[in-house]
Amino acid sequence: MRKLISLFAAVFFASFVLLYASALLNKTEGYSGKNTLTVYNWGDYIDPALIKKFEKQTGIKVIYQTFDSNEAMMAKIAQGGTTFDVAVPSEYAISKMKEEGLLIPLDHSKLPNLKYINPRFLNLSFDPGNKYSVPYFWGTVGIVYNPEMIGGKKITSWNDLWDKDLRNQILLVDGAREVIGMGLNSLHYSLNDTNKKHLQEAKEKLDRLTPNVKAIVGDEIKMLLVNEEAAIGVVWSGDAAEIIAENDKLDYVVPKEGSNLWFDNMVIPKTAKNIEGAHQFINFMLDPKNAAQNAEYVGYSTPNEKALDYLPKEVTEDKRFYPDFESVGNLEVYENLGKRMLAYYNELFLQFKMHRK
Ligand code: N2P
Repeated sequence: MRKLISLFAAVFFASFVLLYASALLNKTEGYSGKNTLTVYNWGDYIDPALIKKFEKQTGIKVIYQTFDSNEAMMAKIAQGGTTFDVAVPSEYAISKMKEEGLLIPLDHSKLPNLKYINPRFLNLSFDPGNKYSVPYFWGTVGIVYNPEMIGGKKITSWNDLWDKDLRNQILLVDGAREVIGMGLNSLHYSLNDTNKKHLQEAKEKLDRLTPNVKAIVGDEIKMLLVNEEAAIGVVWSGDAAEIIAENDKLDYVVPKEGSNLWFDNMVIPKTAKNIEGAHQFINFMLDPKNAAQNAEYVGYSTPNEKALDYLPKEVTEDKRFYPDFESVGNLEVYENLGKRMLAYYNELFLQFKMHRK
């Protein structure tokens, strides 16, 4: 009898587990197809509360994945087998993805909030008429530094970084164009230089910076600089804004030799399964209140004119992070240099990294 009772209990238990499992499965099934949206974005580049808000508002479940370079993102999308519905490349990457047929044209009738974007960020040369992309964040590349940690020195140029007194004090962002770019700019070459001699020269100059370079890092660069683990960082402006908000001893400068002006835009890649949902998400992020909340959270500069009304004046009037870029003469936007040349930049960056080991 006892055996029978335990058998009965076991069967009862097993069927309960099965029932529960199938309920779970149904739930995930319910999210498939039209009800999910896969968003592929840079790390630390959205307020997670906005994802929750979008899910609640639309009933669409967001699968959120991140990348840390345009190169990694493009490789993943080009290779296929993924279902990214929205991605956030920078301008030269957008131009390259267009060329390779990796983007789906946007339906502007589904993006009424596009009207809130300041026209200076629209219709740029990498995507005339914004056929494939709409603005997300923008900024510059520059140097964030802690004067106290370097004896009160002021940094104004890329060439200042080669100072022998800065041994082991510099953190570099892990980006091929950014790092090779600082080498090029320090030699007064263009960020879009395709002369291999110049590029080689830039790489050799970077090799000579090695004793001063403490590490080449991803998003943890912010935490390291806030905690004063190093005095200097070569970073995107939005990261600098975030760092300075946490530790106001630091300052940000766009070096006088020149630097990069960049635009990150939302696109719908060819891999998309939920094109309708992708438009909904893009339009949601273009909503001024959402854009302001996002800018406040991640620290980057918003191209959304109306969103500026919801942000503190100290932020939007800070010329370090909202420069009048048309009048700052020495800023260059990265161009799509073609597959071969971009691969060469990556190769040089890799060699530079190896040189450090
Ligand atoms: C955020 C990365 C910003 C990318 N972590 C700048 N294009």
